[in-house]
Amino acid sequence: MLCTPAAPASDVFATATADLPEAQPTETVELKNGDTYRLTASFVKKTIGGRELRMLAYNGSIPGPLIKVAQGAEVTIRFTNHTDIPTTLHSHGVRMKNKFDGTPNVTQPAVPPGQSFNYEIKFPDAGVYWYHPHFREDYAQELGLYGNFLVTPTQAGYWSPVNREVVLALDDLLVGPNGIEPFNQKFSNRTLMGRYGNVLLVNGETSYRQEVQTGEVVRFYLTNVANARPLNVGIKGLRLKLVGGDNGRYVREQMVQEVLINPSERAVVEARFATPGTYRLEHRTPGKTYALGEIVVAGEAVSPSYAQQFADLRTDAVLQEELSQLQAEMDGPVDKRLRLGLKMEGMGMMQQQAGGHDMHMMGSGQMMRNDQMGAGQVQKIEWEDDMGMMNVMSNSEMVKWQLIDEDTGKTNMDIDWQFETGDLVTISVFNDPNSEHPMQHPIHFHGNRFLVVNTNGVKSDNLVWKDTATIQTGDRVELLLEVTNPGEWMAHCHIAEHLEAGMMLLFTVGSQ
Ligand SMILES: [Cu+2]
Repeated sequence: MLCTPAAPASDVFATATADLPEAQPTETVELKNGDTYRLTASFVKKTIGGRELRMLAYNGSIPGPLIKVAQGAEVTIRFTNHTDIPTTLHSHGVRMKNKFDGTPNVTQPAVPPGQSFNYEIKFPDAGVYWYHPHFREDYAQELGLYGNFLVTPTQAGYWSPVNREVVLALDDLLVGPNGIEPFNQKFSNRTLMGRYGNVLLVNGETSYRQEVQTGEVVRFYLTNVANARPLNVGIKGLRLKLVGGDNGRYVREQMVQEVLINPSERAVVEARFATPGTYRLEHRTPGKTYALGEIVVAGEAVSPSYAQQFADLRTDAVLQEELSQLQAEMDGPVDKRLRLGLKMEGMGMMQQQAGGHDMHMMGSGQMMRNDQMGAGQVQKIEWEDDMGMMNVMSNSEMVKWQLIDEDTGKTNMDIDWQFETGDLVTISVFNDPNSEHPMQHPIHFHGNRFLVVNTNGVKSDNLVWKDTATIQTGDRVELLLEVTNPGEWMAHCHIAEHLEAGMMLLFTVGSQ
């Protein structure tokens, strides 16, 4: 039983930065239908918070290149692995052909170091998507392997006109006295809560800064690329216009104070900077506000001004009509029931070692934090890692996160749901508040899209196609999965450490 946080040095991934090239600024590349683009994952050194860190980068930058493509285009990404582990390229949220999904041992064997794989990816949907590895994500993605696709819509006026578009990858990184907190080569650690960082990054930087002209309307495409941390993003002193989510736009544009995105979720928001000044981009939790970066507004009034278009909150009549066709299914019976749970092995030893820290074992076997005990309330979101040594010492050998099919009792990869192309499947996901460690889970379905129909029986009042839904503690959320893409796909929790701790299932889509 491996219980100690300090693994033997030989089991830990290398941290040396000597002889590594410096990370480069992120480039934007525009690909046309039929183009081939080379993407290589390799080690770089990058200075964050005054410390030089050994990190991983796509084409030398963190984030990797911003890849712009037109909706409907098909491109080939010739991916080469120059990391120290096998890896794949997963194009998150893109409804592409199954064999290019980049799920190791399901759609392809992982690409060994030194080898390449051609991913042929077609982009049927407008919006913001992203690419990342799907093998030891807890390690490879945390070290910097992430980048965005921006798919420009074919439909005129899909998005409102703006003065500027900005794509932001939001991340956190766990940095200790000796660099990035080490990763074990044999298993994932911090699997109880996931790896919450102590440094917040916007496009790989601790001091993100964007200059804009007075009066600009800016559209921000936000992606949460963190391993575990939920981010609740706002701009101090401004309201945001929420226009899009994971897979394109919302039915109705609406003004919001902030937007909550969990790992792998996206949000498309617009902001109008009417008056000069410095505006702070923030991550807000009930207990604390974190600075993410700043937007500096100066100069003469921008021309053209999109103030009027910004004030107009549009409804997407086409999407509204399309979704109204699905109303009967949304109101219909549940087809599949999933419960989110946890199984612990070797807890006794872990508790002994964590003795004196902040954990108690409840009579029921449920673990709760001191600050929660007796409160009689469920904390729906874990904003921080507040489990201390318990989380540090947990690993994928002892913590088994579970997706449990409530009808068959099967768990995780023993589940293989069979669907046919064209099926509409209602899936009820229940995040058991009485599990051994209740917390939120962002549940991601590969290769297909879904709607969040209702939460605890309350209908969603504004719909958007999604590929990841956050199920908060105690909630029962109904999803309507539109099964349109044949193949063998995965669904899993997008907290990287929970995925490594087994929280995944398969669904097979047959072609009619
Ligand atoms: Cu999870």
